[in-house]
Amino acid sequence: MSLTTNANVLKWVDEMVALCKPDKVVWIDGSQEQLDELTKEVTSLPDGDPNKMYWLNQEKLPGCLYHRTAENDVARVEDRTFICTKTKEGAGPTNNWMDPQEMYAKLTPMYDGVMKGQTMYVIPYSMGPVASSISKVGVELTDSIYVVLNMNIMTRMGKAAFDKLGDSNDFVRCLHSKADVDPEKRYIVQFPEDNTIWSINSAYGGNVILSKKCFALRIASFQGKNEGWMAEHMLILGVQKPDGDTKYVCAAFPSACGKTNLAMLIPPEGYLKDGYKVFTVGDDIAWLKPGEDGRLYAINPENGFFGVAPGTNAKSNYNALASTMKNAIFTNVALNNADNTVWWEGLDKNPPEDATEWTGIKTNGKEWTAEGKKLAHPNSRFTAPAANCPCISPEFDSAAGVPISAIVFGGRRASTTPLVYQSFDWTHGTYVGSAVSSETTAAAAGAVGVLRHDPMAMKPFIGYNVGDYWAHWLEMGEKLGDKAPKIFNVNWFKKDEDGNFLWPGFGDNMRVLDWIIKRCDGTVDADETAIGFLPKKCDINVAGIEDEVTPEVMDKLLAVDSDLWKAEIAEMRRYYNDDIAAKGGNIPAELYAVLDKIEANLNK
Ligand code: GTP
Ligand code: SPV
Ligand code: MN
Repeated sequence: MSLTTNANVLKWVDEMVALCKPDKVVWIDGSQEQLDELTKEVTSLPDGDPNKMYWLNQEKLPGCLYHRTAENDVARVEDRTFICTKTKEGAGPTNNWMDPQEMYAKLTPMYDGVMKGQTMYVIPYSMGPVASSISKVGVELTDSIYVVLNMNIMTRMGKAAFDKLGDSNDFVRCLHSKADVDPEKRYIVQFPEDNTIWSINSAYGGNVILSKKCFALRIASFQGKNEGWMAEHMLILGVQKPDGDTKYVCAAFPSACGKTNLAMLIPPEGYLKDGYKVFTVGDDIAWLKPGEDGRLYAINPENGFFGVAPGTNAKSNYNALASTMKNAIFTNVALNNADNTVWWEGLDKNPPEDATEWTGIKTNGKEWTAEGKKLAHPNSRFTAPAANCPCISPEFDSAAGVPISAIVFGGRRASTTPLVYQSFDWTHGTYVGSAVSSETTAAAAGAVGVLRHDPMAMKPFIGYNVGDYWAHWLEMGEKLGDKAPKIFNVNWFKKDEDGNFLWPGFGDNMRVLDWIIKRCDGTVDADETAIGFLPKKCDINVAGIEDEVTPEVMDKLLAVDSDLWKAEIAEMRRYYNDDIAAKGGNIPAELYAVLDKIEANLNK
């Protein structure tokens, strides 16, 4: 039974059913009964079925499920991800492009009859609180119960989304089939001009939870440019100060570079004693729109966290771990067979003796077989309801969103980039965002630890031409005027000569947030340098970590090495010229002007 009378939805679903030819179509209403039924079905599949999900220990992890994906299907696949706009310039130099008609023609035969003998699930969902005017509706068609159960955690899923949509045609059409999970035929394709996403031959995370990177970033960034708002790869957090005032901050770091951790941080002892509190609004994606008062407001379009498991423990991120203790889904972590619970590198120092590796092989106390000798895949993930998070913001469901005081960029940089600096103004801040580069991680297929440009942490997610995207940033700044958030850059990953991190990170990042917020409040001074405003050494509070962060360490953390920065600027000029402008990216003149100015500053 269809859950809507929306003619646009019904027509499109009919067409996709005619194409995919499922035996059965099930409309997902979001009810617990239906979810229970699907869970029963997917956990009853025979062992060895690639679609099977497993119940975990229901006393220790109530409502929690476990799933393994194919070994060739464990991360986003950027080389198989396309932006199909009418012109190649529309997609720009940071995206793979193919003509939409050509791509439809290529993929249509692959979807033809792909769901024979299977069920198609029709998933209506709202990105953002149903009542928010910033929110948008999507509908995902999929042959995967794993996707349905993930979408239930990650979005506001069910009939309410259709009620929000009414008769409108403004919904994103998402089609997913796991097909044969054949990596050679895997395609993750966005058609921004058609509000359409087609994904095939994957069953993993960002490739199939189409609400997330495909819609909420690639399609939404394109919508935002046309409609006057922004979709960004940003966490959103609130810092409540002892006087009760809460300041909201957004931060964009590339995949697996610390967004979830920062969003849920527990402040150091001294801050807790003084009455500081941190609240999580979002850990991965922010939709930002000017409010009636002229300030920039943010909502988290998601309803849960699809977080990196390895490294998550009670000390590094207590709140994330607590979020996974009920009604969560674990993907590609290891199993502790002794009590049917989960384990990953960095959870604790005691890997279970009797474990199942993420690949499904039982160790039986023998040597592990998985590549890199890891029990859990480095990009293994938990899917956890936001409502489970002990520090979830009281504003999480706010229709208006939260007003943003600061935007923070960052990445993994072993050298050059100081712990924190503030841009001179919004235009310079946009330049700083365009200059984000970071060592690659396991979140995407390919080599790990290679420095690459990742502008605004959005390189894999900008749904149109990066030059136009930067121009849109500048336009937004102009519109916001003196109410625009201040823009900063941070680096938690600077290393000493021996390759050790100089900064303790995690909860101690509060000390940097503190400086950022004081800069927004205008209550702390800064040193003007060639690259931006840097903290005076005494203004980063190190009470309690003086042994680790000595004045000498702080000098290193805040150093602006002129030679390294001259090389950085030269590389940026090469990047702008060769990688962007020469390949069809129209770089705003204002950004070149910033480049010239910083270069001149360094040569002074
Ligand atoms: P996506 O979900 O892929 O977008 O990633 P994310 O940006 O949310 O990254 P996450 O917070 O999950 O962190 C990924 C990895 O970075 C984990 O292994 C953390 O241990 C590590 N990490 C996070 N914060 C810090 C920090 O402050 N210092 C150091 N050294 N490592 C950190
Ligand atoms: C990321 O890679 O930035 C993620 C995980 O947040 S995924 O949803 O797979 O994109
Ligand atoms: Mn992400």
